Amino acid sequence: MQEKYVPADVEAAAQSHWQAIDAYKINECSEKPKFYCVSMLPYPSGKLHMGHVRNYTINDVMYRHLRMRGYNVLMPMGWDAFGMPAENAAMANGVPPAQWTYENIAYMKKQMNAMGFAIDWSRELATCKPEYYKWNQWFFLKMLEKGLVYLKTGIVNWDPVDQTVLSNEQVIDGRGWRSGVLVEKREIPMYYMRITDYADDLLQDLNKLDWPERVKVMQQNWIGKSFGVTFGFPYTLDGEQKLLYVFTTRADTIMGVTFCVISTEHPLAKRLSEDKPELKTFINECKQGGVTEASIATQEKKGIATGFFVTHPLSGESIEIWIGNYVVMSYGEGAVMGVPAHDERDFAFAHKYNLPIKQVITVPGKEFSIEVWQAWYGDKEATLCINSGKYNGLNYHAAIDTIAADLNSKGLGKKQVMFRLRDWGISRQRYWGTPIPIIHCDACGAVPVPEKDLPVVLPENLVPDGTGNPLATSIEFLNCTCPKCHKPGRRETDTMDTFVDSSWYFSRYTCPDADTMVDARTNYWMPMDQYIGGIEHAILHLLYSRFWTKVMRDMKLVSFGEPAKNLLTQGMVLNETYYREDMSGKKTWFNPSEVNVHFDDKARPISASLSLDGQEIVLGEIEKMAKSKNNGVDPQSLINQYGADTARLFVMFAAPPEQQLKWSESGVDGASRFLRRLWNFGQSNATLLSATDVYIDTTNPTDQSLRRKIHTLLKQANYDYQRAQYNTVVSAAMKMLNAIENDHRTSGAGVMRECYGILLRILYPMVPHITHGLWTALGYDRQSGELLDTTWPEVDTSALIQAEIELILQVNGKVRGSLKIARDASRQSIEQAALGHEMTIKFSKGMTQKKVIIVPGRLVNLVIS
Ligand code: ANZ
Ligand code: ZN
Repeated sequence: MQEKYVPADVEAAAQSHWQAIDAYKINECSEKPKFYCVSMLPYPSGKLHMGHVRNYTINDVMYRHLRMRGYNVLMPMGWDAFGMPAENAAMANGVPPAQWTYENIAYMKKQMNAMGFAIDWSRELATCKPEYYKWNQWFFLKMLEKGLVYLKTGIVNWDPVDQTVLSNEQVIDGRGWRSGVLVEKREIPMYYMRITDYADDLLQDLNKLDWPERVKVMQQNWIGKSFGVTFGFPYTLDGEQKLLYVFTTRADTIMGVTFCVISTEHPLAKRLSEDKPELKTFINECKQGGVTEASIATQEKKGIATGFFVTHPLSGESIEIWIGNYVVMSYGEGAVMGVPAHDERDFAFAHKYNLPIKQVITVPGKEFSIEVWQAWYGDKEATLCINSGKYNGLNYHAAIDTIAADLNSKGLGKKQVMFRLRDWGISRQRYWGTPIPIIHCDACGAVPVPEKDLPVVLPENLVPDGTGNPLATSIEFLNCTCPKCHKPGRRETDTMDTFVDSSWYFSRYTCPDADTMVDARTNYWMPMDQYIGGIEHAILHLLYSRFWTKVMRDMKLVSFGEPAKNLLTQGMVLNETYYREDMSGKKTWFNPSEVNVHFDDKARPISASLSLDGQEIVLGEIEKMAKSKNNGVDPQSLINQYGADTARLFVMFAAPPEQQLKWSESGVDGASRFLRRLWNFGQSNATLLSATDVYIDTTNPTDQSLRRKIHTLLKQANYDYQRAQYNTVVSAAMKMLNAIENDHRTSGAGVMRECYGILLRILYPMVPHITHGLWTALGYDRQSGELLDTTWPEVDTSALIQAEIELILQVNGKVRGSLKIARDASRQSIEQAALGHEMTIKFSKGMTQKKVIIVPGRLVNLVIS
């Protein structure tokens, strides 16, 4: 055994051992219960960042703990390898995205291995490989067959200079990120997946999931189920009788309508603008805003009166139509009834354009005032209709029922359930993605690629230059024959949204070599027992995965309807930020590694200077590690300086998995010092610790006391492992080492060996290399096998019991002292000890004893007089 702890040596030895025995290759042939734990697969951006390290360490700790607990555990890994950054890097460096991606994968894989993660690499997948995306294509065609995929026009951002479609992130302040020109909106045909068919299913099944409550709430809000009424305002145009439909959740306020607002994209807006150029101008102006619902919600409310009127369906009043930017075409009917007294947005609109505000609901005992109007909207259970003719006095529910019935009897409307969720547009006008398996033929139209011709392989040698999709000019890719009429055809050049790739990869891990999409092994491993990833994926990725899984279930490909039973969303990794600001207010951010920080006597940072020039720089806020703030710590430098075990121990100790973790150099130092102590203790007591033929003397008080401490801590650690509260496991381990160090001179070899062996196993999931090294060097493996598969230490409950207890001593009911006595002492010996106690002697002088009362485990009371 090496005298000094040299992490690089210890880690290399452990890793090459695990590699030699193919330690993490797992299959389905097992009597053991299965446990499938998966981390969200990384984008191969170049190198691991601390967020990855944290995510995979949590996963690894869970893996190693449960494997020792007797589970058949699988932890796979893969690469979310398609997507825009590869195209941007390709443009910047002139290399094909494929090359850049594969190089990154190779480097990051090496880093993961250096961290010692228990990954079964035989199941590795990269979503940009044809053997994977073939099944995206196959499933797309199956969904097309079932009507779950359809073609519809969608709006995209069009850069007129670069002649390319831009993603929302590529539009900055309404302009193309490269060209800087104003972006236009274009309508193009796109493929959609009918996730809305599953809206209710997706909502209901949230109840079955053991997921963080806030993730469930986010999903619920995204699905957005609303109960309301859809009805029409009659009007006549071009000699025809028509209805302007609106959706409202507050039909009880229908008598308070003072205007209607339609979306700029509403067909009626288009029709009316034909007669009025100012409407057309307004609509065009609005086109320059964002297309997302979020951007619509935040922009300033604007509108224009059309001078066109519809009829109120119940009062018969004339109501003017406005065109407004706050009404989205994709929700409800793309039109709203304006009730400014009781709706926030309508109020702002009416206020701005001086439209009448008419109160139609009240809460008894409360005055209506424009300033507090929101109260009327919020507390709907307490409202009653007023100024509403025959509906006066009705409460919210009664009013909606009656009004819906009246509209219904006129044939103008009915109650309706509305979802906010929209179908999933999966077409992307990008190169680096799964090709959509469609062939365009002049005679036959859009023809699906026959199953036998899959995959449609994406050429890996193209280099995008920022002017449109390179597939569109690749003759080799484009040219093909129409599967129907065998005349020349042209391939679809759109590729799939990368959320498609990540919607089912966890199922493919279970059968990476299958010549079907999934097979029986999928039903063995899936659903995931634990899914781990960032909160940023709480909505889209998880929702699409859940949808995809349900479609797979309905196609009888799998027997489960939810991908993950348990979800852990790990907290962010934060660090200090440092910057300098120039005259124009532009900030330059410096990496913590280039900075010297000066602390006050309470170790609080007070100032900082740049190492390079010694000059002051500004201490910024503590923020999420990010490129934009240049405050990341490179895990590689940590591995090089301290070793992987220190990095792992630090991230596990610094915070519970779900909470934010603040980077701290001194925390890393502390973790490193602790591991050195662990090593030194094992090393300097090697002879004592490796003696295997020693008897544990359970009557020796020092031994008893150490065992009691260690088993009490073990009990706590086991509980914390169970609830994945790993930071407190580390504190328990630290306390264990303290106790062992304190008692080692007076304890027997047997107890020392037992206690140190418990400590190694408790620490092993977090710091597998050093514990593996010590376990083997001290010969624990000869007795109990590899640390990898040895049994988890169980609490010896008899060790928890204290040998001696303390009883309160009373004389005539007054507390006079206490009595230390063996836990199992007889009544007689308790009496004797009580009578012989100095306080008894002092307080019973000259009196005679009448009675001895013993409350077991608590007190002795001597009655004397
Ligand atoms: C009148 C009204 C009065 C409304 C009132 C609310 C409060 P949720 O709950 O999200 O379903 N709305 C309907 N379609 C819209 C669209 N395409 N764009 C923007 N807003 C639209 O929201 C339903 C409410 O959102 C509807 O109820 C409608 O305003 C508005 F005191 O109608 B309400
Ligand atoms: Zn054809």
